[in-house]
Amino acid sequence: MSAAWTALESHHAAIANLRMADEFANDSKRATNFSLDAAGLFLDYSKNRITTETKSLLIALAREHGLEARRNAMFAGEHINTTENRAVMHVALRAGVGRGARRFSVDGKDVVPEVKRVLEHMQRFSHQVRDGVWKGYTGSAITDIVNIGIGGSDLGPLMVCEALRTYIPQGLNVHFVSNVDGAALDCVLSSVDAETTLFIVASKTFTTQETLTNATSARSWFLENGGTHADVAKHFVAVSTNAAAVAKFGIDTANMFEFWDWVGGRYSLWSAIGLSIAIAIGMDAFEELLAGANEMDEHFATAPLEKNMPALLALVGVWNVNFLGATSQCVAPYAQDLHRLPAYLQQLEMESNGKSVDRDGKPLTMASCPVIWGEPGTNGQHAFFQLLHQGTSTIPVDFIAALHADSEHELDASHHRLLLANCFAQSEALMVGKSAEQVRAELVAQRMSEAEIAALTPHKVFSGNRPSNTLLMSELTPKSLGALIALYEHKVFVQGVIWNVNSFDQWGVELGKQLAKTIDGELKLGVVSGAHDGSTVALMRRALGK
Ligand code: G6Q
Repeated sequence: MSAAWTALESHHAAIANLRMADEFANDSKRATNFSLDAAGLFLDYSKNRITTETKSLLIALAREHGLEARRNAMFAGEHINTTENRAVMHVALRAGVGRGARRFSVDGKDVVPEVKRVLEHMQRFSHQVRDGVWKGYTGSAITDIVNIGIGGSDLGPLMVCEALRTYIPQGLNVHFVSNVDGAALDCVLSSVDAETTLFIVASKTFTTQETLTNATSARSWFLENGGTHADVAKHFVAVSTNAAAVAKFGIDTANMFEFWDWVGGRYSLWSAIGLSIAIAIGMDAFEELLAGANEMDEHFATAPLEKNMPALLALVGVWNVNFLGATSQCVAPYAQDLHRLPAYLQQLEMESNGKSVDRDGKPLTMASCPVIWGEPGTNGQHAFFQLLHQGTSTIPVDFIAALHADSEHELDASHHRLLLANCFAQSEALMVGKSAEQVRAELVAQRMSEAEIAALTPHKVFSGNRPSNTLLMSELTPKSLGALIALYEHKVFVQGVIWNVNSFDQWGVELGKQLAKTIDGELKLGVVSGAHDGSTVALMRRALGK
């Protein structure tokens, strides 16, 4: 263990009994000292079991792990994804709209002109579709966009289109099909018309079984519903790095939007993988999304660690996982339109840092990524928040809220006020808790008997002292959303540096893919080879009715 890690362990033992409520009572500046603004976001991390010393030690840990140098290496386009020998340059995708002077080169080549060229392609195409200039095979304008992709080629665009649904014009519908379960495609196809539907086949590799299966079925459906082979070009476009596979599938490569191997799947919504977003919300809003992320990138690249939002969010997370023993992290957006954010962050964080060997392949000696999960508030309060308040484990929560509702779509202001009141109340309740004395006083006031009070009190006590962060933005806009997503991307990067893992590969998804191919082949032939374990053989036999 490093010197900073050992120092943090001793410090943890020394402040084991820290009560956040006492810290607030003793320090009127705690909320100010443990909060900051960046790129239009406000982060309050004061409701964590930390002191000024904890913060200094965590920053020392980051420095000891070479965070600044590793961050600079990413921005410099070095091949930091070592197991795939690739640069990690999603930040360059946001530079196409940035006004900064920073250069983004991969292998000595400035990549920003390429980024801009694809953005222009996306702009032309999205305008044509939105303005009704791009016609379907009967001459009608496009009314429905169907994005066919999975994982990184689905979760980001889906999350953003949901989050910014108020920016989508009436009459334009955006659908996402990811699951190979035919029910997913069937559900969408039964609600659209072949004449007016545009399919975007989004796949970096263009070899993903689920996506190609769905795309092939969508094309068959199109041909069965009035389209001809010659019409396919008007209704199918592709987003990929693999032009040969796109052409083989039968999509005109003139209608292919490219990106590059230095864009990881779960970091790709900023690339042409965001085509469905650009069409849905318009290119100007898509560029605002990029601009928000670019602002957070600049903050991350330049702010000292003491005032660096992604670094602080990450380090507090490391404290909670590695020193307080948290094994999961709840994300609770108090914004219904962010309802897919927890699922998106699940992939971003867990696929990036869900690793158990370090960058050199040696087993980790500390815990890495916690389980990320969550649901929007206030719904979660009426479901799983019970466990957050009174369960046996400590589960840190990220509360995320916009101070103002979308001005154009605002209902009665009481909705938003109540939403915020609940958001703030939950973090307060988790931190302050309710003591046995308080419970007793309440029950006495209700004129309960001593026996009833004694029986009920333990059930109504809240231990409190449970950590949370609160992230606020003024309004949920493309810009603030861009900054929010980039914040979490960089948080993941920082945690990857501390845990010393490669945050940019995902070998853990390969084994299941390999085995599925074998099993699918056998199910197709109706045979079960002896190459499987007893359970799998029995399951396959059942599926085959044998
Ligand atoms: C993301 C992962 C993974 C990937 C999907 C889809 O970082 O690599 O989720 O995005 O497997 O891959 P394709 O885009 O190549 O179809």
